[in-house]
Amino acid sequence: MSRTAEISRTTKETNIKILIDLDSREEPKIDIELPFFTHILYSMAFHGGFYMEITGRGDIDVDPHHLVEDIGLVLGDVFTAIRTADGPHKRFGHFIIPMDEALSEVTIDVAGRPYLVYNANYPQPVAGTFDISLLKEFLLAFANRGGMNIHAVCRYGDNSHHMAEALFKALGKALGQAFSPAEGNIILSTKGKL
Ligand SMILES: [Mn+2]
Repeated sequence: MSRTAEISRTTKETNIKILIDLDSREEPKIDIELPFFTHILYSMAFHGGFYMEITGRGDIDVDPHHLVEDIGLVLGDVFTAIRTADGPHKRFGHFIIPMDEALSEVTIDVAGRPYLVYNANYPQPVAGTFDISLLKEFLLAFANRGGMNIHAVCRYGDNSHHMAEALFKALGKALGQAFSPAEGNIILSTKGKL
């Protein structure tokens, strides 16, 4: 039973280290030189109720695309490590979070079958200086490597910052719920195996 994992990954484009501890409420530490992405990843872990430490550097002068996508890959790998080592989880998670005029929701199944449905129409293309379209690259990489089915929907909003921040809070809450121990410690699949 392990509810903590740490993975490092270095390529010619990025250098990333991520640690998750589902049982620690220590303040998240995000060091990635992308202020808005830092802001929403911090919110994700804080509201998810787990400790997350990310150190990431990459060729952001070319485009933050590589760094954002690779953080998704490594974070997915970390959750897969926990998912496969830890005891039975609740498996499903669902949260809807408001932020001012915006409402965003995430529904997940962490059973090892990757899929992403992402439905968001952001009114502004950037939040701060962050290209908001990169969130899809993050979510896709995270779903694929984390073995998660993620349905992420920004229902409505007038402000891209609010919509994305509410979405990442919902993702954190849904992860916290899905990775909490299953009642009766049983594997929640009618097949008896995930
Ligand atoms: Mn904010």
